[in-house]
Amino acid sequence: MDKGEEKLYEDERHDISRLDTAFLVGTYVRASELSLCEEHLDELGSLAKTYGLEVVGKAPSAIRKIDSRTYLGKGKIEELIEVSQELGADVIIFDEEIRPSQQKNLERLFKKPIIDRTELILEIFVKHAQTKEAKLQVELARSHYLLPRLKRLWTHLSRQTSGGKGFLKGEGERQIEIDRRLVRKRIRDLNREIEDVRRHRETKRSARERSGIPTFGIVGYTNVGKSTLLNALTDAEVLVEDKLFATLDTKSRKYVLPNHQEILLVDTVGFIRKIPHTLVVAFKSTLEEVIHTDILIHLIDVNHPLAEEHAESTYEILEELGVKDKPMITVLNKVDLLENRQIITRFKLKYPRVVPISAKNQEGFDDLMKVMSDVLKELRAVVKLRIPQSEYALVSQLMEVGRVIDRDYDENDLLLEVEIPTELMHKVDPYIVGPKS
Ligand SMILES: Nc1nc2c(ncn2[C@@H]2O[C@H](COP(=O)(O)OP(=O)(O)OP(=O)(O)O)[C@@H](O)[C@H]2O)c(=O)[nH]1
Ligand SMILES: [Mg+2]
Repeated sequence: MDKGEEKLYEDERHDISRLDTAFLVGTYVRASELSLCEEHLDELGSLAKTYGLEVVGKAPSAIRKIDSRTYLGKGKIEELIEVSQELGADVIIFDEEIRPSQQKNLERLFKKPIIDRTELILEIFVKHAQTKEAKLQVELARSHYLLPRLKRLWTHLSRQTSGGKGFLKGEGERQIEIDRRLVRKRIRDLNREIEDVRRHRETKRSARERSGIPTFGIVGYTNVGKSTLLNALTDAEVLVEDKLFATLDTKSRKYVLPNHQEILLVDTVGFIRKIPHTLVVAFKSTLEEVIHTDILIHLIDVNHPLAEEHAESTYEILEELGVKDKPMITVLNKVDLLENRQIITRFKLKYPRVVPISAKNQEGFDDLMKVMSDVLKELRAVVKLRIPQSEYALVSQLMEVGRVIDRDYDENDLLLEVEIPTELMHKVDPYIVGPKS
């Protein structure tokens, strides 16, 4: 390959949006891991499709160990080069994370852009980001990803100069330094801007929390139907698509349960197995919305062959966010597609409060409402209180977070029937006159 050609593909690979066809590579060590590797390649295929690439081939590849320079061994690489060329692939996508140096070496061998799952997910996020906050978060994640890879951008420059043109070599190196500095500065600026948006979000959230309306967070793996459920229950009109990561922002809508209890439903960003760390960091403030909900609706696409693995991945992320112990309803969605209902029983054995539904056909909603009301009852309690008016701090807190059902005065005492979060029970305990209901 001459230098002109080399420069061309190195420039090209930074704009994968112009490419059409992808060849997918996954690896496994033990023969028993083959079928899982294939399923993970299917998911990678959905990600590629979401991005707009046509998948022309998938190669689950057995490896004995990872080659530190080229990830795969020489023989395997030769085989894959041939197959991918025959199939006319424009880009090779690895399911596992590959290091910048391995990526560079592989690109040299394949003479094609090589990306990994992380980069593909990042690019999808870039494409789907709609709001200012999502755009900032995506750019932050991408800048972090880019930083260790900057050198590669300029390899063609430094190689051109290795023939002794010291002047140009210096130019190339200086350019890398300038670029790194620029990216670092951009990261700092982005962090600052995100912090501003975050503060704004917090103000909005604390207003919401003060309103005392209990919040249900709809969480789950990407593409399980979270936005469909929110739309079916409210007039949210969130974009629903058979694509991964259609939603990158949280959206909340009020909803009134059949028992007239007003609640807030929050749609969230979907999770994915091995979520790229840069995205978790960048999307922290969006993901944090989940932390501030009272109850989680964990939605699962029960028809997906990896439904159970997806549920586990979601649990892991919820655990990382420190919310695994929040009250949770496990909602099995897309039952309309289910041929064998045995899986529902399996989930019921494993998780408490399991409700099968079809968000699309609005089936199972009555059961869902009932479970939601039941969980709420566990979370909030109605109490009758007699509070001396001198306790105005407590009274004002109850007014803020509780729902007053009845209020009266008797001499210097305030008689209050109020529904409050159970966590406040210990504070009102000395003033309780009537039973909890
Ligand atoms: N058959 C069937 N399809 C459904 C159901 N619920 C959602 N879908 C489809 O599943 C796909 C994903 O739905 P979304 O609501 O966008 O899923 P999401 O969880 O919000 O996805 P992300 O925002 O990408 O994480 C769409 O094609 C929906 O039409 C259901 O109950 N049955
Ligand atoms: Mg969505």
